[in-house]
Amino acid sequence: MRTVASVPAIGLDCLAAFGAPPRFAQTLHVGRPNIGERAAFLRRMNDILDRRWLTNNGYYVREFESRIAELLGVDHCVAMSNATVALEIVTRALGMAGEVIVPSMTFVATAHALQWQRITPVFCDIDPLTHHIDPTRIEALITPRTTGIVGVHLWGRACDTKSLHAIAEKHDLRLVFDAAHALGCTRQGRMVGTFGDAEVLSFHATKLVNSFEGGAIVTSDEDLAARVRLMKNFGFVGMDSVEHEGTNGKMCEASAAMGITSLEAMEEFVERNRSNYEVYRKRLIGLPGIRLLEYPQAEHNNFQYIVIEVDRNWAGLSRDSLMWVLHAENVRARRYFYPGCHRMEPYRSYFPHAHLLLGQTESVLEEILVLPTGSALTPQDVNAVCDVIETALSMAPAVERHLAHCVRDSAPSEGPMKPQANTSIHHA
Ligand code: T4K
Repeated sequence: MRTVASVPAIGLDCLAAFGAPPRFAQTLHVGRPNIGERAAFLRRMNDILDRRWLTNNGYYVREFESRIAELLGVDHCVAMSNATVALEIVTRALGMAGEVIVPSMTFVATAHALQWQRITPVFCDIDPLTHHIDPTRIEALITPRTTGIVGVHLWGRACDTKSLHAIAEKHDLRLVFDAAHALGCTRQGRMVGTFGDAEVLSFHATKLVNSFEGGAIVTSDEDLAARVRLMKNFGFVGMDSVEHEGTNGKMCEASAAMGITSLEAMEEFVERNRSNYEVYRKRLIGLPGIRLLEYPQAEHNNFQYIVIEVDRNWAGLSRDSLMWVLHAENVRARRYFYPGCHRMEPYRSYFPHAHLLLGQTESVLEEILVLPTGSALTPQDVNAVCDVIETALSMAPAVERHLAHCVRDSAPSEGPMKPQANTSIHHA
């Protein structure tokens, strides 16, 4: 195990948390958008204006859909305004009702998409190594009201699709995957997008490929694809004929133009993510108390998230203290998806004891920290982020001592946490 002994003996005041100037003049974000070829995007935007066709199944939406379907090897891609609406539509189109089993370790949209339709999300614990729903815990949660499972391919790593397929088949449940993080990734060589009854992609600004806002349902089930197409367009079949219940989930042409432009640069984005990930790996591997979530080498990965766990006992520093130190340096590390859906409203009130069955989820959420990557970062930036982590760890006891009085629970979105007045620095 590598130690941090090689770091020169320096005082706490080399860190911005304790008075030094921040290492980065401009904030490094998790989820800074990747931008494709600007000229190509602007050409498409001009063309959209010339055509005067701005939304409603336009030329660029259809092109985007067919490019995504081809990339994934599915028969149908139905583009939508965002992944949350896509999840709502697909679970409804599949007839999910009553209870649906879902991990709590996900962005709250996964649970909200169910709850919005008065389907009860039943939270399942995770495998602490992968952060994915633990298939061995699913069957104990199945009741006569259970109609489906929503698996989440968190961090771009596909979850255990084989076990989930087997459970769904055995209990006659519908199976959907939230693939918001996993465009271009594989499981046992098979492309994400091809599993379950359907999968849902996100093209939100923070995703590998973005369409500003956007999402899609991908499936090879022709009837399902036809149904969701109707549902995302108010149920309209012709000009005056509504044949289905529906809503407005349409993607507009400007989003599709951005999506296509972004998709054209996808390999470049993945390559940048991969090289950033390699630098993180080299620098962080073996640091005491730091575990970097690895990407399986045999699969295609998009390396979109750099996820570490901070074991306070080994690191000598808590996750929140490390986050505090990074924020002060203008590195906006995020503790996704703290505190877990089950501890957010309305679920916290509905299921006040849910945490009793979510031990692994709870402990991962106490240790997790997501670090910036993407095309806005260079490997030099990554090295500088790792310098901060290494420095903080090398002085862990002193950092912890001095941060003891900080406001620990400030939400990251409220800005870097500030030490209270009595957090004065005396050299360690
Ligand atoms: N399922 C899963 C597993 C998901 O992760 C998500 C979304 C969904 C479903 C639902 O997909 P959509 O309905 O959104 O298509 C962000 C995103 O808003 C959310 O889309 C994403 N997951 C989640 C993981 O991250 P926040 O609350 O962290 O967003 P925000 O605004 O703080 O953005 C993150 C960082 O990116 C910020 O520090 C600033 C930077 N940023 C953001 C935007 C929007 C930019 O630099 N430029 C920008 O334009 O949720």
